[in-house]
Amino acid sequence: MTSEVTYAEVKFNKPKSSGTKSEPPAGKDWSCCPKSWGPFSSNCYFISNGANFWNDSEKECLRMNAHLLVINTKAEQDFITQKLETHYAYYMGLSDKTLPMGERHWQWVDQTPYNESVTFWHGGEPNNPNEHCVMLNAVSNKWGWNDSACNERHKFICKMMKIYL
Ligand SMILES: [Ca+2]
Repeated sequence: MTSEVTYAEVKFNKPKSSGTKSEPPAGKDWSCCPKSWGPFSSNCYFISNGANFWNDSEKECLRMNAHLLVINTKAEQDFITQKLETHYAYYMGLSDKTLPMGERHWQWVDQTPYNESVTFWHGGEPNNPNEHCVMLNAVSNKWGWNDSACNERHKFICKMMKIYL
């Protein structure tokens, strides 16, 4: 008599991961991104069609269970910028409060600590303490960060963790 292999018998044996934010959850082998989002590493990325103020851009990302783009590595920055169009600017998830001493306090929307050694400001930026919201834009075809006004309308990028099945 032959026995049928059922789904219950299919096993995946992978070492358990440490479960840090950048690694898939232990025991999860399948991941995906929503339609019209693109995958990179453990995350999914969405580039808006429309333009919006910085605050409303973050709200739109939140509505999709995401945040405005937080950049953690150079590889991530390079992945996302090759998908962008150089004649647009894109809001990302970094903004600041200017402290009384004039020092600027940069904050990522997902509470990731701001690390000066992983920043990609254009030369000469940030240049204006009255510009509190950060955009990705291309200067001479080179992508970088620029502090800019929060109440302009720009395209924006959302990021979420991949969905694990
Ligand atoms: Ca600026």
